[in-house]
Amino acid sequence: MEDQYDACFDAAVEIARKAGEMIREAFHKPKCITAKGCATDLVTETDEAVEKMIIGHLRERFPDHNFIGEESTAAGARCVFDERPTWMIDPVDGTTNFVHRFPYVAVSIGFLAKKEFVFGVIYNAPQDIMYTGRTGKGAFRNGEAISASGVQQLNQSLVLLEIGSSREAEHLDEKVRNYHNLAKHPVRSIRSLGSAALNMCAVASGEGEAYCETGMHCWDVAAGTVILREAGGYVCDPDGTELDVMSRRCLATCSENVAKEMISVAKYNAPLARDDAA
Ligand code: LIP
Repeated sequence: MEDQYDACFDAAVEIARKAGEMIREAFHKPKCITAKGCATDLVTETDEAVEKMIIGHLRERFPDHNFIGEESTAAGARCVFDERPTWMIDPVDGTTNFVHRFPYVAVSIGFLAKKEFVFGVIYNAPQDIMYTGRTGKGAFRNGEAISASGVQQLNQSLVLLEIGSSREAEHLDEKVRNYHNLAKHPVRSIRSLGSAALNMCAVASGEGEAYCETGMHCWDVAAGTVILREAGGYVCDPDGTELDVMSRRCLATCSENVAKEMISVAKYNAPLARDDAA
């Protein structure tokens, strides 16, 4: 059945592939690397060029839409999240991986309208894997339907965590403490892909059972939230309340039971500035 957002979804897939070509083209070449907020928060000329290409193309087609991009925000654009059709774009999710040629690098395009999730498109460029999810229409990897694993217990789970770019003591201590508590629980093991979007796609594909992080941004998790929910997964705040996509906090699991156990074992209370903070 025709959907009012078909054109937006088709444009997102098309532009994600074009962005992927730019990422692959630059992947093995020398890069101009700069640090944003801190020495471990990197950006390259490719991040900026890809975002400029994506937003330029989409804004031309959908001029009355709202665009939130990682690098536009870093350059000073205000992060405004309102009722308008809103694109949340990370041009290179896994920039550190891109710099080090670790092949988990994705363009992530999330789309919301009236503050509701509509679709997500995540393209792992080095591995040529396209993940898509549309609310009410399922989740796919290279066109094949995917589903989260049916695991119901944390001690039978592979958990994905990230150390993140902030190395401030309060954030670092909290992440290390939770890493320790989960390892001691014990979870089966812990992995880090270096990309929030691809961590969520791994859970959506049944390749891991839980991903939890604080400190990432709306553009990191918007697309993955749709894909994982459409794959039968569960996404909320790490304290169990409803996901607030602007809060920079996310818990993404294969099942609600695994989420409940994660919430009891891993605690995240360190303060964070919201993406939409004035
Ligand atoms: C990355 C996130 C990841 C986080 C990293 C970084 P980027 O996004 O996907 O979850 O741990 O610190 O923020 O900056 O590569 O687009």
